[in-house]
Amino acid sequence: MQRIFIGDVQGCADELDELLARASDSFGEEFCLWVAGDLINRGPDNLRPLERVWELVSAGRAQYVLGNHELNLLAVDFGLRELEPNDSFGDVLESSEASDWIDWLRSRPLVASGRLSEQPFAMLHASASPDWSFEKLVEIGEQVSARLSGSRGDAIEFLAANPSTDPVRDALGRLTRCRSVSTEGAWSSAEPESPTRAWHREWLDRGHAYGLVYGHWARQGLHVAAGLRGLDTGCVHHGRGRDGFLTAWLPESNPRNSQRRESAEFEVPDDRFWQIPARRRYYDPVASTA
Ligand SMILES: [Mn+2]
Repeated sequence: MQRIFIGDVQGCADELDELLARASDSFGEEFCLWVAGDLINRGPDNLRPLERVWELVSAGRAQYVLGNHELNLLAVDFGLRELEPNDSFGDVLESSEASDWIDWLRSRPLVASGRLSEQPFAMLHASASPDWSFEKLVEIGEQVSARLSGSRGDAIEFLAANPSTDPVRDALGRLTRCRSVSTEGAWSSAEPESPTRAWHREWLDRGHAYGLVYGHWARQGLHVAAGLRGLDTGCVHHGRGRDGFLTAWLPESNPRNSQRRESAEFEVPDDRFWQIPARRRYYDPVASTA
């Protein structure tokens, strides 16, 4: 089964459908979609992407990890956050099946893992702590999911918890929002500015043997480095300094580079991407960092 990893869709339903049509043309039903989070918000249609991915997950043909925008949706539903002018997920909250979507979303994982050839890898939305081994990352993902997927009351309490006194709540933030880290181990959703560094530079310095697929960082763009594939190419942000695309990574597709070793899916260079151009500019951010 061909694995197709995709970056942030953010309600760009037409582009997701175009990608899924291309996947069906190429592989029939023999593909599994790996969604790196932020399937919703900012874009024009959030229900259709949710329905598409729900169908595939239900058929055992998709993995879907939560991003900060799914958590924002939960926070609004939980009464922890107001619906903001830039939020477009009112269509989900106002649908007749809103409570089903909320319960389904909070039962999605934060970390999905597997092996590509022989190498372990994980998919998450934003970042892993540079210190986390593969086993630690998987364990922390399970701890976060246990708190979010229990009773609704427990999930509300968890999202409302103070990250400075609740390490699992802090890990949820790091998994879904982090872009930069300090040498003292603190993290921030802000872009790196000396002396802070991009989380993945610090992570790379540790020489981990596992690979990571992530999204979340549209302004950075496609990130191809040994061990890392960052797939958020700002489909919804089209026109924000560069063209927007929905990017897919197909590590098991036929490589043009015939020198590629079977056991080195995360090596560079890499040309195993599909890019679906955004049909238009969907989102004109007003002093937004999302
Ligand atoms: Mn994000």
